[in-house]
Amino acid sequence: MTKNKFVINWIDDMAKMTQPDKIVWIDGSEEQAEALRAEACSTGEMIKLNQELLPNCYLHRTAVNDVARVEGRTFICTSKKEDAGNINNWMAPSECYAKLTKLYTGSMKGRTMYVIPYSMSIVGSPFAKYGIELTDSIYVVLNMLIMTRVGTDVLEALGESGDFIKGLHARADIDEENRYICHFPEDNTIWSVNSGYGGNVLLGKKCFALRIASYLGRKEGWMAEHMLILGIEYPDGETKYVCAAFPSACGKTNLAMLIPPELYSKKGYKVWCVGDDIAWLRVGEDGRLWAVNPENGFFGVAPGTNENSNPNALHTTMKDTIFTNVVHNLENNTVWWEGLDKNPPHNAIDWKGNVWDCTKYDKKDKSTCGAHPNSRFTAKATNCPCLSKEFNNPAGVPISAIVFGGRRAKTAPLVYQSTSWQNGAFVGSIMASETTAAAAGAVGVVRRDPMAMRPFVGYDMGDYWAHWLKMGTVIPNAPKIFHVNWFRTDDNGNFIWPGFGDNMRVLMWILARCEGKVNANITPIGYVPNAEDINIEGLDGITLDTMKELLTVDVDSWLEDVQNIKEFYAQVGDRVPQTMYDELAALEARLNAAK
Ligand code: OXD
Ligand code: MN
Repeated sequence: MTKNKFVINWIDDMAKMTQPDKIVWIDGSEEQAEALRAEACSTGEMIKLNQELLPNCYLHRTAVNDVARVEGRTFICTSKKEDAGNINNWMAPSECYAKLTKLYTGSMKGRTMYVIPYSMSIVGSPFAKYGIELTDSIYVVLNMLIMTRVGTDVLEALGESGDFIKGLHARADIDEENRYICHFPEDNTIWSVNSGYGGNVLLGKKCFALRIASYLGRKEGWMAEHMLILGIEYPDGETKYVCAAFPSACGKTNLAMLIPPELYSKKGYKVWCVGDDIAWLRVGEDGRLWAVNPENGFFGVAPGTNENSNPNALHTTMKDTIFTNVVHNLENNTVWWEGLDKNPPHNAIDWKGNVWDCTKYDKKDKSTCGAHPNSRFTAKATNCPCLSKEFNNPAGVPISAIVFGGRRAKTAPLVYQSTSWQNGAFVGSIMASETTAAAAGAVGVVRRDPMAMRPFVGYDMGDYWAHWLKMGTVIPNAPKIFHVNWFRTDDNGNFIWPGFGDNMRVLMWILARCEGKVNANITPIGYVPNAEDINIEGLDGITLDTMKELLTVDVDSWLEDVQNIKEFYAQVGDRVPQTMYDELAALEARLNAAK
């Protein structure tokens, strides 16, 4: 497939260590993919679903101990510990290579090693970066075929160069005690072992497109961010683009594919999805920030996806999709998950592979769920009804606004605008949210998640903030930076804001601000809308007073938050830029003055 010495020598070394029975190169062809699907079905690795209702769709179940990313077992292996920083787990590269070599040695005996040449972003484009993933899992191959651009053209574009990300994945024994997801940014290398769960093994995604890419971005002057990208088309045909960063499972995929409320759709507004999870951003010749989605598919959370919450995602999954850890509906050989509809199947198998009795389902007891809360669909971007026509534009799209967000029951208002790029970077650095099921560990605990990148920065968090600040000085026409919180609750714990498609009302205010078309109130935290400037026409139960409540800045809870931020900054450590401390001190002073 290639004469590239770097590629050949590296594969030789990895094969000597893992000792597969055979090596198969993935060429990106449909014939090869089809043969692999058939093989996976013959061994039980995948189940072919009803081809009339769900053409080319399959179901896979992971091991029960292997259902989410494992931050505790994810390492950044830089030669100096301080370069990985305090927020990441660190291991010395030599120690990590030695430890994992033991686990990899002979792990592919009796198995096949698949060689997947893939590109993040469009092959040959200025944004493109290439990777090769070696894996002994057909499931990984089939997912990578959906999530990235795979094929011989990648090898052609790579030519004789050694500039590619070397990814090695072995399932080994799926032993959680020996599960490691390790990144060697100085060597362009990722080693993953003892997992079969997407976020740990689809190495193009979090491992490459965020952790390694963020490291490369800092070195090369661009940004890799945990952001969706969407376009809002105005009735006159002009489209404005927004990037938004939210911690895992805060509704990024839903926002990326939102359906405009009637108020806007009847006037001719449309929303287009460019990406739902990752954005790579570069400064364009025109001085604006341009973004691409480096992925080629969606690895979305299934539970909660339905005709109301996200019809576009649901339709995207109707063909060519791999479902992982959802319910197998034996009534018609399809799939089901909590929140899909109100008709759970009575003859069904749960995500663990056991007979599932839907009558025993109790919302409060996760163990009665048929689908795992972090069950997923892997679906092709090109099957998405609202995919932007710019999705395959190698130049990307120009970004007007960057939106940060999180789940905050009380502190953050529905929306506010930072006062500058620098202040916006600070707003990103103090983001916080409640944990969800996408990562293993406690659910429902508030944690600080700067730029939604806490688990994904491939180097020291303080240096990452410094990179944000530096980027602000080289983007002459930088996007404006905002913060949103769709999750504010009333005293009974109920969400006040309807969310979903109605979030467009907030995005319209954001874009109006970018164009200088609407005034706002300056508060200690930044610019907050006048309640009447967010359009609530046709919204049930939301009055001007509700809007005022949603937009209040509670000084006391912010002052409490400031203390928590100070602790977090101390935890991030020595490399927090002084500018961030200055911003924090200024925020505290403004809050105190407003008391
Ligand atoms: C994801 C995540 O996108 O965990 O899977 O952020
Ligand atoms: Mn994500």
